[in-house]
Amino acid sequence: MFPFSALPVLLLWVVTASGSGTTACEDAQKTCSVITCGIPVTNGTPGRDGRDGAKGEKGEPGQGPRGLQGPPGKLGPPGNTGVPGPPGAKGQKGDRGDSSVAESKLANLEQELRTLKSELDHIKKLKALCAGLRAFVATPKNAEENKAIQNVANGVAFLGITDERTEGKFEYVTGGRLAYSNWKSNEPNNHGSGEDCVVLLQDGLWNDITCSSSFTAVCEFPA
Ligand code: FUC
Ligand code: CA
Repeated sequence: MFPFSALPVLLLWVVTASGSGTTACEDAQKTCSVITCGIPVTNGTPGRDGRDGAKGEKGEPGQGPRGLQGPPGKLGPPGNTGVPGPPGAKGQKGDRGDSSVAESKLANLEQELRTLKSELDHIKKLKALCAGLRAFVATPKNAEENKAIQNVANGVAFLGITDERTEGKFEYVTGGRLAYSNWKSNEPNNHGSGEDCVVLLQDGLWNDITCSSSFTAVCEFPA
């Protein structure tokens, strides 16, 4: 370091020192270089350390024994989304469209309506039959009346009882809930496409039956 950092100090010295030997130097300039002029000098104090040099190259691996394996590193970030899978298997055939389901439901309802209309027609005819006589279709209100009707009918006969308004809820055709009943076992069973009228069987027991059946009608006259 010394030869470079000492140079500015050395030159300064040369200039200020030249005052004492000006004449000698001026003369000398004609034949000599500047360096050869001036008086002898001693070395100055060393300058400050220079800046650090550039980083050296990486050294060779050491010769010592290999260390133990370190602990596993931290969990890495999630991977990219995979490619879409292949299409699934073909599904089963769906139900019929809404309109065809609605159409078949409508057809069923229309059929039911026709049956009910026909049944109601028969009940009305039955009522009209007795009404023509200023009477009502017989409705036994107790065992005694039931027996009396049984005797008059002398066979199967319609009673003035129906569940035409509400299925399973039998009532008098003239209105009102049943006060008495004498159903055969397992009756009423609304058999087949429906049974909304009631007949008194030969043994005095009752069976619900379709109103379109043809039987004797017993009329009872108000007292
Ligand atoms: C029974 C009765 C029905 C019908 C049928 C033939 O099922 O309940 O009303 O008479 O027999
Ligand atoms: Ca029945």
